[in-house]
Amino acid sequence: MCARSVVFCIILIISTVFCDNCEQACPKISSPGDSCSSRLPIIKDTFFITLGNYGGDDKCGNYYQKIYYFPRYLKATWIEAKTICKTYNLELASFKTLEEANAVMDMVKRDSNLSAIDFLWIFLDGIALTQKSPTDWYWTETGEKVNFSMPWLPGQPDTAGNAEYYLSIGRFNKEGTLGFNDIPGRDFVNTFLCQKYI
Ligand SMILES: [Ca+2]
Repeated sequence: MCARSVVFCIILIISTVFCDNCEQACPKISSPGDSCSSRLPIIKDTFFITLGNYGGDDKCGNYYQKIYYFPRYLKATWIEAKTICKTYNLELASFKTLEEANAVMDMVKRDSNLSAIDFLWIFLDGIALTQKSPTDWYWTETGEKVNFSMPWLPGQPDTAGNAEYYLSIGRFNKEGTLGFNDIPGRDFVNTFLCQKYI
């Protein structure tokens, strides 16, 4: 795997290390009433805004449901966003189908917090593995290739500045159409979308 992409491996290593630290500090399975189970949901509700829920079938016909969150105030680089989602036992959002992608973009359109933002970009979990294949996109949480026709904005992905290998949904201005865009993720801070299965 490392031969395929140094960047991808670095991301996995960082995520793994962070996740281990998180789970040591606050295990996923905790007793009712202990400090972790009582504290984290309150902090999460303060930190995040709930975007909405989605339920649908994956490509194999298996039904799944998710809930999506975005941070109330914070912007972050892609790697920071990934680790922040992990902190709250969430993951950076990914889409199993085009239907899910369109449903989430409809939620973004309807959300009053996000609709007020010009030049809106929301980090997702997807990255392009190599600079030579900017049209090959993968979800880093599962390692699976994005397996639907991606609803790119016109002219995207454009690998602008030879530095755009992180997936986002958004638009260039308030009047613009929502869609996918490749954007920089190391020095460029954005809002981001976390998810959990329910
Ligand atoms: Ca772009």
